[in-house]
Amino acid sequence: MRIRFGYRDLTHPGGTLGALQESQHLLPDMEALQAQMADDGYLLLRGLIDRAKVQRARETVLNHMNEQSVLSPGAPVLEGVMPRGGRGAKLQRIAAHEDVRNVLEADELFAFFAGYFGEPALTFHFKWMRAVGNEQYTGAHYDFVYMGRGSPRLHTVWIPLGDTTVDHGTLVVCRGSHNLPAFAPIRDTYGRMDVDRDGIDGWFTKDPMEIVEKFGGEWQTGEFFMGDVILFGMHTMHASTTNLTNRFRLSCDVRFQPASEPADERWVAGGPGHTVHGVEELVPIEEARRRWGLPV
Ligand SMILES: O=C(O)CCC(=O)C(=O)O
Repeated sequence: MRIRFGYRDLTHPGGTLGALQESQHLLPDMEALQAQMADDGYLLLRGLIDRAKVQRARETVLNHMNEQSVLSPGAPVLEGVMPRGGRGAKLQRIAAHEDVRNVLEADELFAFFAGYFGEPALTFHFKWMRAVGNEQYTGAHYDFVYMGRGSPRLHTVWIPLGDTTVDHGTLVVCRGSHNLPAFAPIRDTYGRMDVDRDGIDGWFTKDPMEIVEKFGGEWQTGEFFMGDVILFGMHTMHASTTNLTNRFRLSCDVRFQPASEPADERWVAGGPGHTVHGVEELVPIEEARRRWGLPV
């Protein structure tokens, strides 16, 4: 299959992107799952959420998009950062619909994280709903820069709201980016930033392949099916493949952490969200990378 990753046209499978490791067979052995997370920086749990619930959520989101007429050709689509107002706000509203919330705040997720954390979990109020259009993709980043003010055990859960082939825009994780010594210079600089405090661009690069060329690790992805989830921590570099199809890729990424730990105030109920996006004078990432002594 012909796919695109950032600027690069590739073939998959069998090309430069590796295959994701599946971990659902380890359930409910939380120690084994934690060990797998420590090794890989992510857990792919196929079929964790009831597929029929995800199908219902997908239909509700699509109906909503149709009603809002956001399916018009050429309409702007969501990228890495949720814009204020406009389409983002419209999709954010549908995240509160019962059919969708049954997936984004699924009992299966709370049950999983209660076991994984060894205590009840909380989830951020804000949901990053995405309808990613043709030629759109997400550049490589650590989530810490967007939501790192609270618990060190905060995890992202990426939930496809449709069966998603790699040419439709799948999540890609960089195995090794969370623990390889070669990534320490990135983790210790970019990986300590806060986009609202430091005024940097959120993405480390628009060309994710340069990361493995310069620092090592392996980008891994695969086809996703409704019901699958992939979880990762705040210092696992990730991105998405480009959507080369003419259909929106629907997904949502949500966050879970131990309920007893502090939460990033921007994303819990009543939080302001990002506070400085859209403000001029962002430091371009190339400039920031030069200042950090990282190759550009
Ligand atoms: O869905 C995407 O394109 C990006 C998702 C993402 O960056 C995340 O889950 O943190």
